[in-house]
Amino acid sequence: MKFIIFTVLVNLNFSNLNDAKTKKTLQVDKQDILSDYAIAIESRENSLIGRKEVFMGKAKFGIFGDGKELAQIAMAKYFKNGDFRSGYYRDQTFMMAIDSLTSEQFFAQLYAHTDVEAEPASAGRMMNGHFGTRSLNNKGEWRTLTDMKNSSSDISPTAAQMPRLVGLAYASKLFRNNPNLSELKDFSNNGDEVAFGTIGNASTSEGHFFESINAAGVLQIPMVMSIWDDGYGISVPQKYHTTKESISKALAGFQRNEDGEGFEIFNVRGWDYPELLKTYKKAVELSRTHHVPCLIHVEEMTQPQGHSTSGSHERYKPKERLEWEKAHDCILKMKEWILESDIADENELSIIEKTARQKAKKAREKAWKNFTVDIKEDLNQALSLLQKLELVSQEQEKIRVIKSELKSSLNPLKADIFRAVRKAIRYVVNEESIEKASLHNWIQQKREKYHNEYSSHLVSESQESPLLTKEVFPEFDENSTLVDGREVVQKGFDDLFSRDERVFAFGEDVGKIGDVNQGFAGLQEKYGEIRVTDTGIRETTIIGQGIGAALRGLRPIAEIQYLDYLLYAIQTLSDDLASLHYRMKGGQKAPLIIRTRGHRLEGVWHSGSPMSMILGSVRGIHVLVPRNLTQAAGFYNTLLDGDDPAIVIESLNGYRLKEKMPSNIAQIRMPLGICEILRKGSDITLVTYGSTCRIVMEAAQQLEEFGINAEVIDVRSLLPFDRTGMISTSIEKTNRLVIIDEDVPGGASAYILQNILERDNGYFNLDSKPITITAKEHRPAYGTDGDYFSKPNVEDVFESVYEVIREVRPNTLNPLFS
Ligand SMILES: Cc1ncc(C[n+]2csc(CCOP(=O)(O)OP(=O)(O)O)c2C)c(N)n1
Ligand SMILES: [Mg+2]
Repeated sequence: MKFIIFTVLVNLNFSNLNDAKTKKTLQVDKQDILSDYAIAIESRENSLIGRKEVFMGKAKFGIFGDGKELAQIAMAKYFKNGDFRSGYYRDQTFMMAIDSLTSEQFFAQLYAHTDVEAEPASAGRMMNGHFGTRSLNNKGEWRTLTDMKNSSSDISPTAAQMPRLVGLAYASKLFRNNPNLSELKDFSNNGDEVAFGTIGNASTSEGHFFESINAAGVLQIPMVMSIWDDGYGISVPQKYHTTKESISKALAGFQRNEDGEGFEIFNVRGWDYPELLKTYKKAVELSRTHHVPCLIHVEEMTQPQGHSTSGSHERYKPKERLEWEKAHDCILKMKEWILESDIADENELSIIEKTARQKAKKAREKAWKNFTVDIKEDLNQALSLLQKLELVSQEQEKIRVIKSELKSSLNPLKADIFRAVRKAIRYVVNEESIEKASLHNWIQQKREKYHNEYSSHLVSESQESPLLTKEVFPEFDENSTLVDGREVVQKGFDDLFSRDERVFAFGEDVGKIGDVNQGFAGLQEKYGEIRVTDTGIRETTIIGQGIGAALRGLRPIAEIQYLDYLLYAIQTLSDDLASLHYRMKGGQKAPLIIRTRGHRLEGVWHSGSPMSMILGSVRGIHVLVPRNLTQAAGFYNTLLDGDDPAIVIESLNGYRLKEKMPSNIAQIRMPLGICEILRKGSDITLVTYGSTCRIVMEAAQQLEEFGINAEVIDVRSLLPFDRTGMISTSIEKTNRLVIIDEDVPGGASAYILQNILERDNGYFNLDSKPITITAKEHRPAYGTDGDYFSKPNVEDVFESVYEVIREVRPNTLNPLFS
């Protein structure tokens, strides 16, 4: 057996720089080198064929990893079971090299095959080049992550993979430093796992990248960050992207040295196979053993086919660059090196090349066949049903045309089939026949099937779904005292921490002072810094830190200090966390609990209630709006039992209000999507949530003086919303509806209205125009007066309700202002 031996210098301990340099050798078996070459060729062939498939109209879009093969093969060599990748669309070769992607699966994704076996990364939901491994079995239960090579699920927005990468690496730190987690063998082996990040050179300009790099440097976590530098971001060359045109030069200040901890930074060329192996070996060992973050700037990469199938790079790359890219193609370079080093001859290599290309070709054929089998089955069934209908229908000619158009269409898709049968149904609307009934049934069956293929798994469908949790009410006994609300939630957290070692909380000011409102007061002292932790001011990576840790089986509570600052993290919440379970069709879950506080305090940036922004962007995350801290504690308990992510928005002005301390705080469970009637009434239904519950209750009391008997309903949970239709039932009785919230006009109130009127048919029982009372369109002004004139107040509620009722009682209620 022929071994190639490289010399590697490993810098084990930077604090002892001079004498810690130890010489190590790296042995690579000849067969390994040749099998690496074969993977590179197969992957390249996939890219070349993939592009052609798109141009033939068999797939919609293609983006490929050609020109990046060798570095990914080197990275894969040091990627172990339990490790995680968080990368982007160029990484097909890496995924192949860790045996988590076959060429057939590669093509299945290109075609958007909805079978999860054929396309495990997303079951056809994500475009090609979006990888991910399934952490869950088909019941939504965890698999043994330490027995697998793991990849978190890719998303398209540039640098959006960065925040979660921080969390994936941070989890290793928790597993290593918290001995009580050592039982969780399915998730970690003593925190030895490395999180591997990949990103394109141009995407490093994003704030997410810089924020994540800084966070990783501060946290000292095992993260090996690779930058695939091909000098371009689509058509834009490096000089427009990066200071000094080099991300490693720009980040030089992060290099760890005598001044302090930081990153180990490496530079290597993307076509230099032996150097790549050495670099990755060194970086990964350092990171795995000592939890030092490493940055590997892989330069001189190429794009043999340009950025994607959307255009050709000949349009914008100078001739010299195109020639340089050809000469520095990493596969060509590897071949030159193999020949020069006498590892194999032309003959041997040409056999490898032929075999690998053949493999790619066969995979394409098989994937296409599998993809079309399902569709053909649907097509044949539809044609046969249309044929039968045609024979009995009075609209024979119309059905015949629909049928023959469908029959003659080239590569018909499910949409073409469905469009045809749904059109046919219209023409037989006035007919009765068994054939028509059969077509009806078939459409219904397919509706369910396609719903499952395209719209399932927005949230957990497992036995642990928090939607299954039943309400457990707070109980009070003679010892229950009145305390500040913050003490109730603090007690709730104390119990959570003591009963589940996987729980940890982190955020700005969360650790030492126990958050700005003392919900975690004293808990760092009790449970240690590893479980109740301060972070830098970096909302996006606070969320990412939580996502990554949750993906690795932990139960993070990530705190965003004020609701107004959730905006910093909304991209990560929306694109990454909210879509995760859906985009992998239940292949991964990140049951992250996000705790924040808002709605009402002081001024433009501390009293926002941007609820419609949240509701519009985080479907897939539960959004809970407890009116007090007992309810909040109940929600945290429910969420911890469950396996979905959620945002809990506490009322900023509620921490110092008095609440009775329940005697069963650990047992309380708030159900998701179930409203609560705070006050029974018969004249009008007032719907609200959060801080405005108190305002509305006060208004209801005052209305009673004037003979108006209002029913007040606290929504409690906006996503999901009123799963039992409690509000529409109330309207059946009152026939009138007013919605009060603190968002802008047409914000969350419109969402609530749509659910009540349209989803739950509340319009049917309304005898008066439904009213929404909201905050003003501008941000809330500062001070008590600013609050009064910006947000809904008791008088606003009183007067609006009075006006609604006056319409039906003109004789007893005179106009207030006239
Ligand atoms: C937030 C965001 N902005 C823009 C895009 C469109 N886009 C997709 S890839 C890309 C270029 C990325 O270049 P680079 O990071 O160098 O990666 P490469 O494709 O060269 O490997 C752009 C601008 C996007 N996906 N996301
Ligand atoms: Mg690039």
